[in-house]
Amino acid sequence: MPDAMVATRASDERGTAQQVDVAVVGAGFSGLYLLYRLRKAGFSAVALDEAGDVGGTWYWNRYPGARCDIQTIDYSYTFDPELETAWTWSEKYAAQPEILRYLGFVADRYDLRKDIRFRTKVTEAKWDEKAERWQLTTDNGAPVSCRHYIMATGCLSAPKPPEIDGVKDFKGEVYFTGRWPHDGVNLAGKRVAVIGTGSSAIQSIPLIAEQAAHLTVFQRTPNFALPAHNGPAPSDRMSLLQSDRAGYREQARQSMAGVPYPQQTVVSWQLSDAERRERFERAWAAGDLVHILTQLWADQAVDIDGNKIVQDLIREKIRAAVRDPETAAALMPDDHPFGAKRPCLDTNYYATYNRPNVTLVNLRQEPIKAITASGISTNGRSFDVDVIVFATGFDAMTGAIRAVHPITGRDGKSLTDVWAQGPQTYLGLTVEGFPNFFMITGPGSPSVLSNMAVSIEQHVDWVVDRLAALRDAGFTTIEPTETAQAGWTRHMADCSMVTLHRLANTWYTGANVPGKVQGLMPYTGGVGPYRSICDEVVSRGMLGFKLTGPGGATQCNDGEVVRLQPDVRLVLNLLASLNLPPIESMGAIGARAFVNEFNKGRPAGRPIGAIVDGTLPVADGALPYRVYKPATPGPHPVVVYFHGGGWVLGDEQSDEPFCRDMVRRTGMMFVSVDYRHAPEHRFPTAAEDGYAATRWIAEHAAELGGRPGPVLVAGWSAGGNIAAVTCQLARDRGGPDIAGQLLICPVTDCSFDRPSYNDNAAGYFLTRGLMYWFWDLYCSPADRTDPRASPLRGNVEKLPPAFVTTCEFDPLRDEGVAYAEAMAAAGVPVEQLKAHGHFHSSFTMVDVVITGVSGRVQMAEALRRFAGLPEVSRDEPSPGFKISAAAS
Ligand code: N01
Repeated sequence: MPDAMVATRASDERGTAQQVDVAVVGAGFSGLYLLYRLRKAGFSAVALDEAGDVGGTWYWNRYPGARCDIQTIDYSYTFDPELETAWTWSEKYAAQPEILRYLGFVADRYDLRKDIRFRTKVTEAKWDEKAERWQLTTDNGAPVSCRHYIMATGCLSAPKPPEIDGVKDFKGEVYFTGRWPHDGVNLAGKRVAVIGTGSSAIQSIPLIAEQAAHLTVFQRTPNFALPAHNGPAPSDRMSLLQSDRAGYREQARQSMAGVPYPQQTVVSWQLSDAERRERFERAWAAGDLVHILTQLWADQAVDIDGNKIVQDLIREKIRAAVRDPETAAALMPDDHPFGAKRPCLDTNYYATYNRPNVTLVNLRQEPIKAITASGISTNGRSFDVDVIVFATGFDAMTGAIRAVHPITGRDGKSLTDVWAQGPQTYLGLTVEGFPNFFMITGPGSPSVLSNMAVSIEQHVDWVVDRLAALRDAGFTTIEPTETAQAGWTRHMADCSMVTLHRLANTWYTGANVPGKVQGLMPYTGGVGPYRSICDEVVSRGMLGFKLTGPGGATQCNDGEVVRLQPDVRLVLNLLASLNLPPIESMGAIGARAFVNEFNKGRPAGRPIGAIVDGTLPVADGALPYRVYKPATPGPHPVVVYFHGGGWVLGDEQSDEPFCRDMVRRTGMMFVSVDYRHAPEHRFPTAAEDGYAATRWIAEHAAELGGRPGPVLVAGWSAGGNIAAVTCQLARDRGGPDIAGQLLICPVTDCSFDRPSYNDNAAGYFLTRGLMYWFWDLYCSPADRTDPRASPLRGNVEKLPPAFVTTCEFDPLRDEGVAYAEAMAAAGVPVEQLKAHGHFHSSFTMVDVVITGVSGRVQMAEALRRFAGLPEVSRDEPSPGFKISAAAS
């Protein structure tokens, strides 16, 4: 019998299980939409919820001032256009009672309550291998037997215990913001303590202060808050929505945070102080978290310097709002980047500290010792109070899934054990070893870093569509593979290097719960990219899932859905969407014009000390060069740099963002040389120019402002080839002295038969076809084995120490590795960076491929070592250059 035909009614008797296709835990935003979609797809379903009614987080969080912090027009269901017009929000940020009414309205409109068992907690869930069903026990009424089990439990549902000694001794009233009494609390005339200064506290403190005789706030970590400016929905956002509702919603689905705002491209250092302030004041006045988190400048969320500018501007606002300087100083966050910890939206929060009945206790100076019968004592003082409000947060993301009830999957494995070292998931939706088990907004999905309404709809649609497809194909189980899950874990780690979230101790990382394993739990790659990955899993035949059915039917298309670095994936998708003709079809002149045009659109690179142009003589001509100098006083060691472009394209300026970046990181002077190009000047011109230029620059280092003595050489791609060849020629022709070589994705050999040429033949910008074309223009087949064209074929002994970078998705990968290995085997000190998930251009796309930063940090460190300069502490950037642990 098809599952959909199994009776859905709950049995009256405790012993007889209620049989359904799908059981859902939770009747909040996710659970309600799941019931709606499951029913439409022909599945029988039941939702179980401990609460007495629908609402989820909005059922429990009834503390004074509770309201959403995403504008309500965005924090709504969008699946039914008629629902959208049937409900009108009264405010820009609706308060908890209104949101709860909305969810009740939705439940009534689609008659969802009939499939919800309220005041019912699942006490245990076990996978029954034989029946291929989940068997659930509950604390109220019949057990449940279901084919699929879906956690719609929310991310912030399990309040965190207070972790402070003596709570039980307190004789007064105790409340938790996350479990606020439904009939309210009368605080009038009482002495109230609030512990915590997260979003819940920051929303409730101003209202509690208005009622209480005295309010004492116990703050451990100050948080960034900005004024909500609540009121009617802003007319600009409303008119955007009303003029094209479908377009507005679609833009939200494709955006990074689930709210339709454009992607910022201007970086902070391209703006003047006045322009930055103007943007900031506009964001402050907008009273919108997503606006201030995404619309100031492109580097604010990914770069510690770009972020610090925002932090300083907000601290200025706090200073201006709070009269007592000591209180103002205590309220200023200084231990985390803005946005790395969830910032708050407030109404009168900072001004509340100007009231005579409000005291701030800075727990960083006087930690809480204990809670006593009469109040709270710190290291220095005792505070007698009548009421303690714990606004101390949640065991987030995993708490409601892991801690609430035992979940036992295949072979008796418990989810608690499987996640002992942190949550492991595939797409944040499924877990290996737990067939037919799904999570809505689980760890590993964008969830709390997005507009939850948008993420919930995407998850529910994806899950229900998959269940329907599974049923239609005659399969009964679905489970992710180990490979897919491990790949997702790695992709999560790659994504976490892009943003600054990893630099703060927060509930995003589990740091707020003592003993919890720490790691960034939400997916930081963005809502739109995440959606496209989920869709890709489907279009690639349920990649990474094993499906089984009756009679041993099995389908398993194993693999990892994302192997590229997240930003590399975005860049390559963007390039693919441009449908560019192959570069080799443009001819050399056309290709040069194309590259020049292309380069105009990229971030130009950050300010450095000075840029000086010149020309240097070679035997039969002169070569332009450009000197990039650090801001620090010289003389600096000199790096002779050769740009990429297949010996055909580029000039002394074409890798400018890279040169500027490396000058800042190394504190060294880069001289970029415009060697002559093919086809006008074929082999060996470029190689000989490289050598001659190095010799001249070494001889004229002092005149150029550099440090006399050995130089270093560096180059990318064909420039890496020239740098490698230069080292061999310098050794064989009596100088100049070269202290080290940095080869980034170098061409080292004319052979095209290494695996990387085939694995990465197309799709990663530098194609096999393009490399053939470069070689043909540069060098006749007869000359290609000359070591000045293929340095791998030359003598690699007694070369300067080398740092060789290769990228996983690059046709040149294996010849770069082969060159590094050959030098190492010949006794040359060699360090290698094999950059996983990167492509040929990753490291030169400065401020575009953010995940290239850590590689450039390593390259800079190597150059400094080669030059005999002292190591730079990654935590304490020295003047003139920065090697920051963050994405600076
Ligand atoms: O919890 P929190 P929350 N002793 O974890 C402090 C969402 N939300 O309920 O930072 C002393 O943010 C703790 O200090 P520290 C929103 O996503 C949304 O406020 O760990 N202090 C912190 O100050 C939000 O981020 C809205 O040093 C202790 C506070 O308690 C998330 O829910 C409204 C302590 C906890 O802050 C959680 O917010 C409300 C101890 N033992 C919430 N333990 C909207 O606007 C903890 N603290 C939609």
